[in-house]
Amino acid sequence: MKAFPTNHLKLRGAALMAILWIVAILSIAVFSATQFLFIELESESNASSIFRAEQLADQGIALAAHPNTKQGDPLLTQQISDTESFFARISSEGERLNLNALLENPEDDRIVLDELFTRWGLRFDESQEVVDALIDWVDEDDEPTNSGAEKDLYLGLERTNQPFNRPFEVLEEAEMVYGFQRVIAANPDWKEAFTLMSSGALDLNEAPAELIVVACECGEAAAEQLVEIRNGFDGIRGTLDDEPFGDVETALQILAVPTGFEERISARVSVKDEAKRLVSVGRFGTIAVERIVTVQYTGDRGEIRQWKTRRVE
Ligand SMILES: [Ca+2]
Ligand SMILES: [Ca+2]
Repeated sequence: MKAFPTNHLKLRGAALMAILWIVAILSIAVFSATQFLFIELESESNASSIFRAEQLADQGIALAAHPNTKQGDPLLTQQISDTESFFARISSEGERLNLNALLENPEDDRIVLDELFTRWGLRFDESQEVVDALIDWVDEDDEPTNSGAEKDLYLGLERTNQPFNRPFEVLEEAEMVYGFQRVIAANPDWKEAFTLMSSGALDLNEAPAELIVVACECGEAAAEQLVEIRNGFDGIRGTLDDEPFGDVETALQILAVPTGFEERISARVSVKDEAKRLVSVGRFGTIAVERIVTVQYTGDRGEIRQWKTRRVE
């Protein structure tokens, strides 16, 4: 019997190995392609779920934006099916401190910021330094306020064209102000306390007790009492049983603002803000999307000032 030459055997063996390799590589490729397909299908269904959740959130916004819809109206909460729902609420931009308004008359109003940052954990002198720098960021001159920060200081940090010497256009801009990192470190959610879109005054019918304390230079117990009265029997703000104050004077009496202080303090507060903040969460299955829309009303006419969307739990 004629034996196969060894070389021939070797060649066949090599060819077999090569085929096995190709099969292995192909199966990996097929496997990966299938995986890609799955991921793509999954993200596509995810995108359509997000889209549906956004549509639901918008239904809430549309209802909340109507000038006749009242806070806490049952229409604002709707379960449409087992998997679809929205929950909307109406509040005002005046529930927050207006950073630009407080820096407009620093002599009268800086105390509000000095106190707020101190409450968040800064030493009073640190707090004052940051507020000095905030004042300098928006005032037109190049003269530092006390231990503030003007052009020369920023130039020393190789930051040209700063400060901007004009009011803040977006809240994030405050993070560029010299020393403001201290505030961020003390309260990473600092932006929740501020707005740039209110009428300027803090709305006593909407604001949390902490902001009332600093804006009205009053005690904590008095501010909490005011919140309790205004929120009504259920203790929740923005529901139908709320008892909003009709005028600033009545509210300031409850806060026991000392005589002589009323004029200065009443300039900082209001009982109504025409800039409404509408918040609506749309849910589709496990996906939830929140729309936050600021509408400036002039009579019945509303103009959208800001439109934000974010995923929530
Ligand atoms: Ca300046
Ligand atoms: Ca200055």
